[in-house]
Amino acid sequence: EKPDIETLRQQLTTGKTQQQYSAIAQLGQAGDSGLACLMDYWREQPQITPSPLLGKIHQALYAAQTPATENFLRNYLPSGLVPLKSDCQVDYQPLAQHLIAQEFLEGDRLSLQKLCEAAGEAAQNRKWLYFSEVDKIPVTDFHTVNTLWLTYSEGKFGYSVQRDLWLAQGKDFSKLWDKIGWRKENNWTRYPNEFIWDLSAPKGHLPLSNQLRGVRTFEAILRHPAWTS
Ligand code: UYC
Repeated sequence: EKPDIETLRQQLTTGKTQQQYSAIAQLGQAGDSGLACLMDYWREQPQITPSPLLGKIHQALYAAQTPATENFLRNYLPSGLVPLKSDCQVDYQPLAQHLIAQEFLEGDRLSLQKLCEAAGEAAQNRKWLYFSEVDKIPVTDFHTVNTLWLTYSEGKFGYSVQRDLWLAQGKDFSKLWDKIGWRKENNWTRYPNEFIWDLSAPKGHLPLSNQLRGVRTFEAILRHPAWTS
């Protein structure tokens, strides 16, 4: 039996975080009255700043594709929820689009591509990041990419999430691989089919960093000043 809209509204306004996410998902599937409830909740916010909760509502309204939600998104989110700041003229709009649409595989590929762009011409042409180029990526740009991942993943994905897990494992990469599902029983997870491209993945599973050329690039990402400033 489905809970009614009023119950879900209550759950959204007073529930714990996981219950709020669940209420948003159900309201998004509950037709026009459920969507209206999500749009009311949005309008009642004293201020709009990027958060996984508002990101989840943004995704639900985006997925609904009704005239009312499309109109709402045009009026209230003409330039999205996350400010797409860059200190090196990188356009993060296509990345934002994929993550809003919950297209995590495409978003993942684009994240690596955008980091290469931000790191300069050599990385952009090579199409992968050399470890010594990571510190060329501005703090602002790392913040933008990371905030996009956090906002559109219930706070589950992002470099800062991977960093917290890495610190919690005493900076032991071997333990981290198992924790974030990049290795299982001593076997590397194979790209792309063995990775999990939705929110059923373990915390910190995305975005990926190819380890083919060693751990140094990923380590440089986790040690970037972005996560301590
Ligand atoms: N791949 O195995 N990876 C690729 C991962 C490794 C390999 C891309 C992650 C191990 C090859 C991404 C893991 C390994 C290619 C990732 C992983 C390996 C490739 C696309 C778990 C062999 C094809 C972006 C640690 C033992 C290269 C990119 C090509 C691609 C990510 C092999 C995002 C997290 C050590 C052969 N792997 N990668 O950078 O040219 O190419 O198509 O990490």
